[in-house]
Amino acid sequence: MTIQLYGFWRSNAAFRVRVALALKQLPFDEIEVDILSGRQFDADYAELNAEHVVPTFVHEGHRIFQSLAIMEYLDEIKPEPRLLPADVKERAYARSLALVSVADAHPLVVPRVRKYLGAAFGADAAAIESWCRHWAAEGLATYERLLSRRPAAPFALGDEPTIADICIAGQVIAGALYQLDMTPFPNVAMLTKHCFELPAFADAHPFRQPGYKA
Ligand SMILES: N[C@@H](CCC(=O)N[C@@H](CS)C(=O)NCC(=O)O)C(=O)O
Repeated sequence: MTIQLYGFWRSNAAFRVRVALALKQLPFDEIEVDILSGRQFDADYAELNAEHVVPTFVHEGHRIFQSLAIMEYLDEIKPEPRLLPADVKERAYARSLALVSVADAHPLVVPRVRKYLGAAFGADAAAIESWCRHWAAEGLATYERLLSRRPAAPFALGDEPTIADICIAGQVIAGALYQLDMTPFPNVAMLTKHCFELPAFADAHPFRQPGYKA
């Protein structure tokens, strides 16, 4: 099975896919697309990914984009260990948790949004940083409310990590990138402590990728 992942060290969405691949023990080659330097708009990459974002996942020549779609695809081509629960209600809950970050919190802090805040509204670097800190914290606060209603045991859905934990861990990384204090989010911190004890999560962390810049 040949797998290529077009990603970037700082990309939260690429982090999700790296964790999923590692949990599935699927080897892959990662190809860097420096989204901070605008390489996502290069003609070659734009041909591969019409949305001009990472990640793009290529499996035996077949391309897939959107991290959640990629993780679900991986679960279908290699069902064990499961990233989505077998039970239909649990599966829906795992997707709901995942989408809090994927669909609601993370899209507010991506480079194209940060760039547009400056270009369209004259936001300076401090204002953009404040925007990102706010939305990263909102995502964590939502997860904290959800995990206080249904505590992790030790992962969000039970004994094994699922797409929910991957996306919650990604939101914690967004918080780390903006130096957020995790004290108000103890349930989230405890859950992700368990996640990052696993090499699949720890090794996929943006701070451990080639090209990482503090
Ligand atoms: N919902 C998408 C997010 C894709 C996305 O926005 N990726 C970011 C990096 S995490 C990106 O490539 N941004 C480029 C830009 O905003 O110009 C997914 O989960 O794959």
